[in-house]
Amino acid sequence: MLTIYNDRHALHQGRFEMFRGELVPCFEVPARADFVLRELQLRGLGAIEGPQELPAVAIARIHSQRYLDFLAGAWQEWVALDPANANRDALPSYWPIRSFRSDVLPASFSARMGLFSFDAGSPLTAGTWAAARAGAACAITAARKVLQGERAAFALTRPPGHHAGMDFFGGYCFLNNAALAAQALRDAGLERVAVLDVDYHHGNGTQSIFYQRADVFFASVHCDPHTEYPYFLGYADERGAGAGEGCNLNLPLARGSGFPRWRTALAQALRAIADFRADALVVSLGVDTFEGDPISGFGLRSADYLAIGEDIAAAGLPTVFVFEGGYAVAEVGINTVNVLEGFGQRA
Ligand code: OKP
Ligand code: ZN
Repeated sequence: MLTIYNDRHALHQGRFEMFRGELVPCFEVPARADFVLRELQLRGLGAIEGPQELPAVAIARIHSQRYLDFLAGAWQEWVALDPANANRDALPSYWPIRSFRSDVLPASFSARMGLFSFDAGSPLTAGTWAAARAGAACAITAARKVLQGERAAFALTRPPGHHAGMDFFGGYCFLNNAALAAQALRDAGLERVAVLDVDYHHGNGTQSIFYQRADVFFASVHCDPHTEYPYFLGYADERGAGAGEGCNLNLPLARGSGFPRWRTALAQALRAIADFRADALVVSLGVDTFEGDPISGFGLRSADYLAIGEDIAAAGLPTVFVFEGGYAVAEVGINTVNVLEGFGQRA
């Protein structure tokens, strides 16, 4: 499997995230991608290349210009507030929820941090914009490689992307890499694209981006949002709206679910994708479904990820894998590369 690797990922290195009233060390650390890279090299799974140069407009196919302008200048604004901020990450504290206005763009940086985010767990750092932009380029490059005839390609990047919406960050995500890959496939002329999100958390950003569209099907297997982040989206009754009615499938599972139940849901998602008659598939590949994951609650074992790869390959579609979550750092490489290797065995 061809890998498109973001060698700028470590420029995004958050220190702390807000958790239960305390600032705790970030779970989403650079070592995650390092372990995946090392495992790919160890197993000799295929070529590893850098991303192609991207025109700025490529990211604007999914994200709003005012959000991108904000992200591009956010670190400079943060440091301008107080030079000591150069040694502190930026976290939001104020959000314009129901009854507030979201059409005004306040002059205050703190206000705009809240306008463009939905949690206090996603620190914005000096290198966030550079890392996220290079990651977006990886996802789009992986899509182009598949368009050029690769059976599959893997975008190995962080920060992850599936919680990021058209104009907001959150859940460690800033740019929605999977959505950018799907859009790149559409822009190249494929008529129907499916996004399969297997991360433990619901991909609220990806769902929102495509919710009203009939050309991109979104299917997700994740922990029930009644009890798990992101809490306010990812329920089974969200089936799409307008032209996109019927093009969204959420399969929430109870915390504690093991592989047999999870695999049955995957089969259901893949059947729906087949019924949609997708021309290509984008997989939001999170491996935080692992039993040893420190922030998650499913019970998948390392060998299960080989079977997941095989099941996905059996769909028979040109496939772009995009790296998302997985926080059991020592096992994240094994589990992720197991999916890719299982895919290759069946493809
Ligand atoms: C990102 B991805 C743990 C609380 C959870 C947000 C989780 C974001 C997951 N401190 N906070 O989907 O893996
Ligand atoms: Zn996750």
